[in-house]
Amino acid sequence: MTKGSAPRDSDWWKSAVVYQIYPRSFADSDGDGIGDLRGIIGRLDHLAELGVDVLWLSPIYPSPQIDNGYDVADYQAIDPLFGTLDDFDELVAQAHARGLKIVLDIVVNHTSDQHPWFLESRSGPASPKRDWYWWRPPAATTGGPPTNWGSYFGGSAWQLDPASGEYYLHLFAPEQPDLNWENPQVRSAVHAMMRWWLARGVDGFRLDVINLIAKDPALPDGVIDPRTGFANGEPHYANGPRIHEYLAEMRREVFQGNDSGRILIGEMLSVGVADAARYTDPGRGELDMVFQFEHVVLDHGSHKFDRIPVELPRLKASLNHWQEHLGPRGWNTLYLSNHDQPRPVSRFGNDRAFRVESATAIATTLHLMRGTPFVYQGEELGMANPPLTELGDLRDIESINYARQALTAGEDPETVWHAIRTGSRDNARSPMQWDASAHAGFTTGVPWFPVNPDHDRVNADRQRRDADSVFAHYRRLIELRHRNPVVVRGDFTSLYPEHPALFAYRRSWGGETLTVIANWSDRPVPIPADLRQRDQSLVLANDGTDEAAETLGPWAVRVFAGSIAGNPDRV
Ligand code: TEU
Repeated sequence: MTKGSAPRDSDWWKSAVVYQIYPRSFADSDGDGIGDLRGIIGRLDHLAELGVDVLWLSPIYPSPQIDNGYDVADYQAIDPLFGTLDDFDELVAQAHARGLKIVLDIVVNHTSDQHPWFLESRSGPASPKRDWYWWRPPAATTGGPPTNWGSYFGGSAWQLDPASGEYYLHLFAPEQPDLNWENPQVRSAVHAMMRWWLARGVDGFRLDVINLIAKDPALPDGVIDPRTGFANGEPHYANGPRIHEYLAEMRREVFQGNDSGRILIGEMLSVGVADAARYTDPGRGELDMVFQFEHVVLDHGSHKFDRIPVELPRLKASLNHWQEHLGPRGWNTLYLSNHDQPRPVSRFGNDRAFRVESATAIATTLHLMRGTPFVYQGEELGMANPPLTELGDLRDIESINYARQALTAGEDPETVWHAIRTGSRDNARSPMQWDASAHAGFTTGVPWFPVNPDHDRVNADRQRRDADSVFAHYRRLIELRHRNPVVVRGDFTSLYPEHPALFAYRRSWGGETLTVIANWSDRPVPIPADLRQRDQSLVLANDGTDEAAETLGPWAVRVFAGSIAGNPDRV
């Protein structure tokens, strides 16, 4: 075992692993086909056994569910779909009793159009809350929307309110109007709400699209994309003029100097590594870590559903770049998977011939980098994308809007369905596979989204009893982070960055090294001679225990521990 000190309490999250729960698809306790809080409580032992430290819950607040809860109608209550505040309190208590922290998803770039703040704001230009949202008259030049921006879910980012003749801004669905953070009352209402959750016992927050809150109030037009007829307005609202001020103020006002054991995680579209280094510099008092998108948009061509192949060296170049350039003070999130992304084993691995091998190789490659790993529910089982073949299979607003629009426009159905199968957010949202029974143990009723038919083979029940399962491998991986400070603190050096099949790197700290060598391909690959040092010991592998093996089988991964002292010419 490697020598070294445990991370300090003030940055406990560097040695932690976060598990994301998408409550609607996790576990249903009451048979209505939708997951709920009591379902989560009933499955906490699975999470404790896995060994994760923090649970992040996607939104559980009252919501019209236009965007599965990312349209919040009341920030300080629980949607009856998911349970009650009493259930929530019990969940927090039961999680804490198992040493699991709870992080809530805070969606404050926008509210639901059913939130009382928006209902009040919409009542007319004289409303005291009119300025809480972005209302503007029609453009003088066109009489149409005030800017040419498109929304992320298709169409204009502006919606006309016939009663007042003004438009309001919605970067996502029309039912998700954007809050105006220029207004100090908006900011203090959000801070008060977050303090209320802290007082209820939560340990931190994941902040949805938080770098979009500081719009340039001039709202300038963008450059029109001829394909959609709308502009990408991001240059005028992502990482906007007052973003650092808002984030520092939020941390100050919400944590009030008591950061201990707490965490703020920001989700950020269009964020570069230099921006992220600033957002996560502890000296600036903003965020502890950010989700960036660079590596998960490499397979987007001109837009998200224009799917292009990604050669391994490109993926490595992106991940390595973040590893190498976030600086000594910045901190990464490590993720390939969440409720918006296709399943990694289907996207990057081989979910047919090498499901277990590729799920474990990919996880190992990701987890042993510098940063905090995030496991999205079912990833620890190697869950694959569900079959999506017709409009009726889709549930997600973004996918439905895209597929309808593309098919109506006469695009080739095969291309459209390929795009859905490889890019849709619905890929992540099929129910958690607990066992081999009718609805995978997710519900006794009719699931809101059909379970993947492969649940007879791929399920938690089976994997918990199998030492060679994806689940067992995740347990070993998480345990390795917990006990080995090189994983937490080590420098990162990429190895063979141009190699078409090997993903390899070395971490080093305090004279100790960890070398990760993974075969990200369906064919055997020889291990380069310089990576086969005899004085290293194998600490983790998904292909047996033969330390002297000279070849990596398809999707095999090996992690070696060594010391720089034993190899003075190596760093
Ligand atoms: O997502 C941010 C976001 O814009 C993308 O991930 C988006 O889901 C889409 O893939 C763009 O093509 C966050 C939430 O994670 C997502 O579920 C919400 O729909 C979105 O914000 C709005 O709240």
